[in-house]
Amino acid sequence: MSFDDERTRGYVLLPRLFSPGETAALSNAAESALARVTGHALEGKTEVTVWPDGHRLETVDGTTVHWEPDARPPAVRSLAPVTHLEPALDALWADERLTGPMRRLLDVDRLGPFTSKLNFKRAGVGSAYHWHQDYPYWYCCAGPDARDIATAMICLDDVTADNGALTIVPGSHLAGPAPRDRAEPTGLLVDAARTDVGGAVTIEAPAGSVLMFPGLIVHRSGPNTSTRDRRSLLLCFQPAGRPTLARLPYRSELLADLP
Ligand SMILES: O=C(O)CCC(=O)C(=O)O
Repeated sequence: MSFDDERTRGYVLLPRLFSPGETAALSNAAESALARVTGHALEGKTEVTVWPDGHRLETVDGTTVHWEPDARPPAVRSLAPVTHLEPALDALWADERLTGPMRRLLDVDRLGPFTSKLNFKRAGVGSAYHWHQDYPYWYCCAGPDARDIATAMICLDDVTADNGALTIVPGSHLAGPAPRDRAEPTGLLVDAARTDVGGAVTIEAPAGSVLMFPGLIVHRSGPNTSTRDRRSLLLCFQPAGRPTLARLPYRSELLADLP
């Protein structure tokens, strides 16, 4: 497929970009960051926030721990940002295998980091992500610069529909910000009744693969109903020289600019 087609489709899948050995090393780094951070959280060294949808978030070690809402025993849904927690994760910002395709996707010469995240989606308890674009959340921090941010999602495990693969609406980024669901408490999710989600594709891929997509693409993922974890590491890039997400205040009032 030509690059023009990738631009139109809006996402790029790079199968097995990382070798099994590299993927295992990244998974070990992810698990050791998680163990350290949750250890500190259990010692009570955190600031706790409860989101309007009831999800519990705790900030510790410069990262936010987002707990699975219904898992017993407790399980972590995500950590963000994360690359500062482990050198092996931090090194990825300069990995040409990621930065080359990402520079082309964003059409810029020099990249910088925006934020990073680990989604754990554990076997049997990893919960769904409803239809959304990343753009509204980032817009509340970065304003219109949020248009120039895209994610590289590194699959740390084999990804299948039953362990919660991402489903993407090809080309949806071209329509700009989608109508948001006004009845939903966070105000950040897409109103799927007013958005064309026909033609959505579920992206299955082996561990070590990377999926790249811009913040305006409409996507969702199902719960992990399998017996296999579906962990992924997300690096969000932007043009060099701009502030990272951690340096920007969250201004929910900016949501009023969006449909
Ligand atoms: O990991 C997933 O299943 C969903 C990722 C996503 O959409 C997000 O973290 O915003």
